[in-house]
Amino acid sequence: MSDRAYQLFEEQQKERGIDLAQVKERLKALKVETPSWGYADQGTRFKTFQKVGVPRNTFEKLEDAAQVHKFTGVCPTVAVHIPWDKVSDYSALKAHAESLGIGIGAVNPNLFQDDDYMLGSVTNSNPAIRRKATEHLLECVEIARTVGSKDLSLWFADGTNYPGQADIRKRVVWMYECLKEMYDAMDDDMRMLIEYKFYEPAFYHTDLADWGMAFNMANKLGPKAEVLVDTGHHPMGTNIEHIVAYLLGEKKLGGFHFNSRKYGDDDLIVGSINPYELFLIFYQILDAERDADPGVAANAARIAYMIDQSHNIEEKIPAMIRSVLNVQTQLAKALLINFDELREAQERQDVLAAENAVRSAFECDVTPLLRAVREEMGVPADPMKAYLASGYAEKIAARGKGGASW
Ligand code: AOS
Ligand code: ZN
Ligand code: ZN
Ligand code: ZN
Repeated sequence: MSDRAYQLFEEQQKERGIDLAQVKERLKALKVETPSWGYADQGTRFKTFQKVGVPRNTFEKLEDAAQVHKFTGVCPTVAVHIPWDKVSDYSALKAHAESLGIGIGAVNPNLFQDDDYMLGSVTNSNPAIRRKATEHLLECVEIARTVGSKDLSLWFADGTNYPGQADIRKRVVWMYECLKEMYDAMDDDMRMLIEYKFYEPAFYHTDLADWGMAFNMANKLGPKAEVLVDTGHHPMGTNIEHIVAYLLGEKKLGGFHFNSRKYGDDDLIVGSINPYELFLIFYQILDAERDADPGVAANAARIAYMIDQSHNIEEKIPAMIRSVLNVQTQLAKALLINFDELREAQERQDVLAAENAVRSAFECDVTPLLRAVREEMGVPADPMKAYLASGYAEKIAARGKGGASW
């Protein structure tokens, strides 16, 4: 049955001028990093629900993340958040990850859960608090070195709630000074990924409110700094794929935090609300991979794909598997764009033919392709079904309730 479905799919794609061997290779190269905090108990400001079987510490978070990798084959690294994932021995953490067949990915400093940071961390008018924040950033560089990670992922809650509350321009300078110190402490092959967000928790102004501010900061710092696009962090109606294309053109796209939103930064499962947006993001990335400028193509190739979600009501591990499969599905669809056909239509200035070259790929059912790729990768053709049948959920139920929050 599945063989017949794949044969039919192959014939259809041949007719569309798509080379499936190349598509499969590109799909196999996809790596999606999952966040340690996505396995812990999470909530909204109204309630954090405690789930049975939630990891009690970072070692157990890694064990759950390893399950996601085991069943999908595309999640070999886990992002950590300091101090949520603070341990006494980071070499032991690294060794534990390796024993599970995974590695530690982006190190995320936390400059928002300390009373001292109420009015800002790296932007605080009090130099002692800025010093404390900088020391934490430097500590995270050291942790990254110990765990063998090359990425430092920065998100700042810094901002104000009221007009006049603080000096906006001075705060930008203070942030730059702190980040510069961190930047200089980083190894040459490390990357600083700078995330932006237009509001929340600050409601009047956020110091890095949009991609332009993050981009400007990254440019001022230098080549080791790039922009991180969290898909949830934009005002309604923003054309995120345009931002992606623009940053790729500037060779400054560092990575993604994937999630879905309907309203604010809802941190829902990526691809669950607007899969076409995710597909169009991949269209821009694949287009940049084909750019005549090797710098643009190289940027597209080094993008860090990370999930940043908050699973409040859903089971953690299946939610993560669903997320990864959604990312894989939209990449698979984008790989079915016939770029020659698209280019020709663009050259003819044929608007509808160009739009059709993109949309027709989205309309293809990639289920047979993904099953075939997974079989070739040696992972279950249906990772979700295989995980649910594996008995792991029953096993971790012994952890009981009251695991780690965040
Ligand atoms: C917050 O809105 C951001 O998306 C950050 O990436 C944050 O560090 C992450 O959500 C973990 O809290
Ligand atoms: Zn994020
Ligand atoms: Zn966010
Ligand atoms: Zn988010």
